[in-house]
Amino acid sequence: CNTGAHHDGSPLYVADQAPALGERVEVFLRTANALGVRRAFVRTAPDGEPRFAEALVDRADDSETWWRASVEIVNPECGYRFLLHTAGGQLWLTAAGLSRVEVTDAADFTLTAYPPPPAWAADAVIYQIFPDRFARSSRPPAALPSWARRAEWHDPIPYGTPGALQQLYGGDLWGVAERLDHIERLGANLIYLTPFFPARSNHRYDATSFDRVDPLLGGDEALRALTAAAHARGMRVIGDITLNHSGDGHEWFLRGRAEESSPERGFYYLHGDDYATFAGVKTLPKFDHRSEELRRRLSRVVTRYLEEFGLDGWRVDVAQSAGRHGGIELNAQVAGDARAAVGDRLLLAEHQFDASAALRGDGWHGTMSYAGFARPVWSWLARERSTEFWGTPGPIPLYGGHDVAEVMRRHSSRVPWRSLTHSMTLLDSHDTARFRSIAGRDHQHLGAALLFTLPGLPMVFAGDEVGVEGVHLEDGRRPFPWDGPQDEGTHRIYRDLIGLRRTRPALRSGGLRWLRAEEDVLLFERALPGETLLVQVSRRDHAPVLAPAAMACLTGGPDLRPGEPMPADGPAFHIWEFSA
Ligand code: ARE
Repeated sequence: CNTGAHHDGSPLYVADQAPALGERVEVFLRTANALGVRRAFVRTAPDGEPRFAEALVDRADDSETWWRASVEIVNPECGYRFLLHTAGGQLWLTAAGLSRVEVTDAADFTLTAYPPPPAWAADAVIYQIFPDRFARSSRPPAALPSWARRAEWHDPIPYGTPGALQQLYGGDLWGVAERLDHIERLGANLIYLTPFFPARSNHRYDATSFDRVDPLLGGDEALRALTAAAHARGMRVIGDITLNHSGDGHEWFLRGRAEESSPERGFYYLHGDDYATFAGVKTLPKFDHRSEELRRRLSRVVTRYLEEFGLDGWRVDVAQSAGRHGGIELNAQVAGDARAAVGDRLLLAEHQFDASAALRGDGWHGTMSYAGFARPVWSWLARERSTEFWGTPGPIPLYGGHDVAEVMRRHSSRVPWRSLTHSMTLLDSHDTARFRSIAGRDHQHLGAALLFTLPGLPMVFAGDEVGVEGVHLEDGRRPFPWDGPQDEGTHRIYRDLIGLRRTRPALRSGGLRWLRAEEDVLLFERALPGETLLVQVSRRDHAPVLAPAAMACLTGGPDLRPGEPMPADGPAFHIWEFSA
């Protein structure tokens, strides 16, 4: 690993986490003395012309030197990088690491003066709930609509069979409110509900209206009661909104098709009897965001549920593809509209690809993506590799630990630190097989260790914490096993890891330095001023690494003195704190 020099956007290296335009922000750089750095410069390009300002030595000891410089926030987004003069020649340092040869600006560090996400968000541990499958309440169920079929809680998921998406297990929002104890005990503090609008399927991404909460879920009253009950416990709730499409039963779609002169006519890409859809799915007609009236109405929906229902933000479905003819500009427009409509609440965008372009500007606070975390972790820890999760032909590729660090670094280097720390990280979701079924029990725990110790907003898909399985997207949506079987050991590990994350700020907002990334072991540092933690995750036995300093083990393993070998037996994880 490239530990010769390091900088990132965390408080150890950037003095002001929410700078204002016109401000000068102090930035710090640390270099290993072995690298032989003679002079260091920070490079900015405020008006398009590169400017180099020399960094001063702030402090030094036997092994490393800390340098100090400042960056003026001339634009709402300011890129910068470092140039190091060493005995061996010049080196560039960007978020992609050290390079002897010139690198593009895409990986420059970024300071942003756009309004920050809500302050509580950085401390979030997210619990994802698919409302039909989490909990039935003690209230009598609402009458079943004609499209639906009732399933018993223990019935297997009939995936792949016709009507599978119309089978209702009958979970509701009152049921969620009745189970807040479970979520609180786990340590999660932000509930993410997949859609709650009325629809004609159990997943509800095919909304028939945005005007009310599905009566099958308890209606408006249940959502209001849920957010109030969550708030009373210091927890928050975000919803899931499809700004990309509606259902084919949506009132706007029906009116648009029926009435040529209606405003809704322009809300969709209608061509005669045909229309554009999400991924070729006929029940999901795609919005045409070139319609200003559509954008206004969607913004009103976004705002209304925050103001009238107490929601704390939104996850936006399929946020990568708002533009069809409008492309990237229209995407940015949709992001900007949504950002304006959420005000000071949280806004996360579902994104499947490199989201770096989408995260520029005053739009999404972060993403829900599989690219920078889930996929590399699956590729390192999967046992069952023949899943459909990837959407690519063939089995899940097999990675070594170095590949994992490389993929994570590539993705993280292209987005501002603030976006990185406000993007969901996840091992699985309602759109994937369960990680447990792919990785097995031991490896699930290793994945959880990475989930709760790497940067990002960790998300648990309800049921993961008690070992729920599922070999495919729909199979993964099994109802929560309230009456067992539940894996108590897995539950304890999740609780302990979440507890550590919530009590150690360095795990939430500390800088990230990769120290080792080998075939079977990952070792990294998370650090804040006054708190440094070391995380080691081993897939298999490997050559031991020596402790760099005195360290107290926080996860029931050995305390270590400098130079002592760290345990090298896998599968296992350990988290240490540096003792002063
Ligand atoms: C249903 C069935 C599927 C079937 C599909 C095809 O469940 O088994 O393959 O129909 O017709 C919602 C429902 C789904 C439903 C879908 C269509 O929840 O159950 O699928 O509607 O009716 C891609 C997209 C991403 C999308 C996922 C599912 O890029 O935006 O696929 N995620 C959101 C929501 C979904 C929701 C929709 C979009 C539509 O989170 O729940 O689906 O509103 C790899 C692939 C990606 C894939 C990703 C995640 O990375 O490369 O293409 O994302 O995995 O699975």
